[in-house]
Amino acid sequence: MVSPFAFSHALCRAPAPSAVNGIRAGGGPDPDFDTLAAEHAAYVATLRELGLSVEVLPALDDYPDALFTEDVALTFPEGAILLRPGASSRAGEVAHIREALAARHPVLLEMTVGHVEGGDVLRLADRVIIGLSDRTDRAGATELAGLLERIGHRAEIAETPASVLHFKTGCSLIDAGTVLAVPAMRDCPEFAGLEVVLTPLGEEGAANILRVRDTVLIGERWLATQALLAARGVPFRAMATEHIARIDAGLSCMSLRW
Ligand code: CIR
Repeated sequence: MVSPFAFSHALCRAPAPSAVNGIRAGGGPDPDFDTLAAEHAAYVATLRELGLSVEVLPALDDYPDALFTEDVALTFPEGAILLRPGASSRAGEVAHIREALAARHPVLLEMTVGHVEGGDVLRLADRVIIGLSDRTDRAGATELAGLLERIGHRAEIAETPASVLHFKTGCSLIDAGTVLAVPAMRDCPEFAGLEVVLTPLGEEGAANILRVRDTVLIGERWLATQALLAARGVPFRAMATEHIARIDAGLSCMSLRW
């Protein structure tokens, strides 16, 4: 079984000043651009400290959410797939990442129908789960499952609870056999065979952790979830994400990894 965390490369994009206008579902205070940029820079530095070769693409001011590279493509050692974001303001981001991916992935496939955002795609050791959401529809998920098969990955299509933006807003892997999930996703049938660890009360926002090799990146304010990781002996790094979170993002969103 291949580790879903054995990354050697990541592709990020610098935030543009327009990032403060990124899509967000709720209210709350606006992000401060300098603080958001500092959070992003610390994230890139951490990926490098963990041993990844990280390229940071230039900011795109016309696309406030373009720093969330995870949503526009999928990357595997076997090849990459260009996606079709469901948010109309994000569709144009795909053209801007095509060249960078083509340069790094000799096999570059492309979706042609429906919509999928990478935040809805959870990679496990033995398969990939594509969560249907407001951003990912069945036509897109079905086509993507076929493209994944072409590069050797089996995919399953799952439901995402209505209250959750992306499938991975509500769940992510702690290790290959353990998923951290919000209570609303506790009974996701696709988690059969995995241990499901629930986010502690009031820490649903912690569910989007990112494991890179042996280390889990987690938002710094999620102390109960950090205690849970510590009790399980999982090494973690607490990351500043407050301003990134103000535009509905977490730790996986800011990179493509392979
Ligand atoms: C959006 O709504 O598209 C951005 N403001 C946040 C994207 C977060 N991406 C992710 O969870 N993969």
